[in-house]
Amino acid sequence: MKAATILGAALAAVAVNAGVVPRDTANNDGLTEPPALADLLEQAKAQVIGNVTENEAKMRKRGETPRCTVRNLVFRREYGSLSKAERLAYVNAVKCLQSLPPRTPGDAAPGAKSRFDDFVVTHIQQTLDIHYSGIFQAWHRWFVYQYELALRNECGYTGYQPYWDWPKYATAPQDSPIFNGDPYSLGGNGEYIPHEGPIITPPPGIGGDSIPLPAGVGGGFVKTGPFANMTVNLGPVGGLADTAPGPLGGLGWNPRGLKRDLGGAMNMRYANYTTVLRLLTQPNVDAYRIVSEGIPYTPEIGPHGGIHYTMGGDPGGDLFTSPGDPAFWVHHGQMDRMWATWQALGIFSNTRYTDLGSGRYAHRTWDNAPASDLAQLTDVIDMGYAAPSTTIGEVMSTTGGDLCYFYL
Ligand SMILES: *[C@@H]1O[C@H](CO)[C@@H](O)[C@H](O)[C@H]1NC(C)=O
Ligand SMILES: *[C@@H]1O[C@H](CO)[C@@H](O)[C@H](O)[C@H]1NC(C)=O
Ligand SMILES: *[C@@H]1O[C@H](CO)[C@@H](O)[C@H](O)[C@H]1NC(C)=O
Ligand SMILES: [Cu+2]
Repeated sequence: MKAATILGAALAAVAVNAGVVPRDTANNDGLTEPPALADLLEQAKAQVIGNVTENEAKMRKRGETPRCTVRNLVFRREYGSLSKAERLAYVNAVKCLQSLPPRTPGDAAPGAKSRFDDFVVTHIQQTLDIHYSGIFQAWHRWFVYQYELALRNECGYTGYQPYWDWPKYATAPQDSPIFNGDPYSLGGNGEYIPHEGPIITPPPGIGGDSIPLPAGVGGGFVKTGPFANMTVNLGPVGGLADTAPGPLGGLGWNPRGLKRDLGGAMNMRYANYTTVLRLLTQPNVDAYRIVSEGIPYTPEIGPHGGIHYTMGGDPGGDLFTSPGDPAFWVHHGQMDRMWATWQALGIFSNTRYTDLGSGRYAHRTWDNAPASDLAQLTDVIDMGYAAPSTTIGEVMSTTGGDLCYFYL
């Protein structure tokens, strides 16, 4: 009960009502870390460790052996907080994955040239089922976990998946340890090419005005850092202003250079500290997902879309092929960190590990169009040729089933 009381105080301090800007950020621009956020993150971690400890004690009393204990619980960390040696180990493991042969058969996706590409194929094939639908969060949790496992088991990486703490570098993500182009980064920004920002064009059935988004300060090929001149094999499927769609619906071979369009305008607008506090204080999963993912074909694209567009470029700016930019994985590391933290803060109603919601994104189809049933915990998360499949229910907790991790 002690932890609950402390958490209660922290939640009260940031005004838990949906849509209310937390008090201590109401008067700033969301670019300075608010103390209330640090409190929430600490409370979430304490909750998770407390649950694991309690669960272990209960199981031992029953003569059972718990899978996840405080001794094997691991912590994923912020990219910039890793030592240079740790960042380099991560980078080298990703390059290793890009050098291993694919498991995807050539006739399924001739563009898949590496183990790294296996993951891109799986995402391309399922894009229209796994976004704005009830499986989104769980699917991407398992996707990132399997990528982390491949780095560890197939490429000798001994660390864990790092994450991109969106607001931390919001004014200039291109200068962050993730993208500054030094040997420990995930490569630099694209070369600067004067250009307009991306434009969201509602499809004919939906209609509405086109929505211009802010441009980054890159736009061209990545020429610095470990992924300079990296070859992208798959995609794009669509939606890129200056790159035509690749063959076979994006599954054919379409070798080209990695492009990025990082910049602060998009990052500050869509993923600042105010955004993160607002996200973590949403009362239920339906509300959480609206804040996190925004609403398709409106200017409110949420931090999920906002950070995808902050990366921009090719394949980063193509929803389907985006896992083909190594930075996808630190973005979705943070997506998972946010969800796991929000789940752990739900102790007043312990349904956040079982409730998939009933709102517009809770169904089996993209934004419930065409209308479909609500997703269920027994629904299968299919990893295609990339990795083993599981079910939504198996991954609702990061300390249940096969999983045993949380975030520092
Ligand atoms: C990238 O390719 C260009 C030629 O296209 C070459 O001049 C440059 O040295 C390469 N950079 C790296 C870091 O490999
Ligand atoms: C911070 O993000 C929110 C959306 O989450 C946005 O409404 C606000 O304008 C952003 N602040 C800045 C300075 O862009
Ligand atoms: C607590 O841990 C158990 C098993 O490790 C897990 O199944 C459950 O979902 C966890 N609950 C919370 C609230 O973290
Ligand atoms: Cu995705």
